[in-house]
Amino acid sequence: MLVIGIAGGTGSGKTTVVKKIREKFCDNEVAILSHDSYYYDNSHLSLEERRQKNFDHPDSIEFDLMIDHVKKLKQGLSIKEPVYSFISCTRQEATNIVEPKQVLIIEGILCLTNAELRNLMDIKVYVDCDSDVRLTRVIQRDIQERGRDVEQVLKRYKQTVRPSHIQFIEPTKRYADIIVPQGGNNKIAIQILTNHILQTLNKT
Ligand code: UZR
Ligand code: MG
Repeated sequence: MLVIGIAGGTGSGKTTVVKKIREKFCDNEVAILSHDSYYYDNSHLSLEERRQKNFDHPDSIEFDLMIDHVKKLKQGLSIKEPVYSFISCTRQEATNIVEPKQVLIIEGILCLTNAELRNLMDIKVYVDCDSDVRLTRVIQRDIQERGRDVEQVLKRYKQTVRPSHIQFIEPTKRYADIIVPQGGNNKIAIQILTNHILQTLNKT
C-alpha cells in the first residue's frame, strides 16, 4: 500500500487536491482518511464550550486511533472511520467503513505534526497557500457548510486558527517531500502526484 499524507493550512485546498487526484483513479484503487474525522468527541461539553475549543491544536485529534486505523489498513484490514459533525462539534453514532486499497491518502491540517503517523507515510505533501486566500475561503465555507457567521469565523481565526497555524501547521512544511503552491489549481503538481501513484500501481 502506498500511503500519501496531505497537510496544509485550513482553506489551503487540501480537499480539492485529494479530490482531483482521486478523480483520476477507480474507486477500488484509492482510500481516503481525513483527520477531520478523528476530532475527539466533545459531547460532554456544552455547545458553547465546544465552540471555544482550539481545533487547530494537535491535541484536538485522536491520533492514537488514527494511527491504529492506518496500521490496520496497511495490514489489509478494513476499519470503522468515525463520523464527525462540524455543526455540533461532536462525533456521531454512525461510522464509515474504509476498505484497504492500493493507495491510502491521509488528509488534514495537522497530519504531519505526529511523528508516528508521519512514519507510516511514503510521500508527504504540504499544500501551500497565502493566508489571505485561505481566510476568504474559510469565511465562505464555514458560513455555508459549518453553521457559523462572519463574526464567529473572524473571532476564531484571530484567537486560535492563526496562532496555531503559525505554531503547529506551517512548521510541518519542513517534513514535506513535495510542497504544492496554489493548492487545487496547481495542475502540474497534481499531475506529478498522479503519475507517481500510477507508476506505483504499475499502470505506466
Ligand atoms: P479544514 N474545525 C471547526 O471549525 N469545528 C470543529 O468542530 C472542528 C474543526 C475547524 C478547525 C480547523 N478550526 O481550522 C478546520 N476552526 O476545521 C480544519 N476554526 O479543517 O482542513 O477542512 O479546513
Ligand atoms: Mg478540507
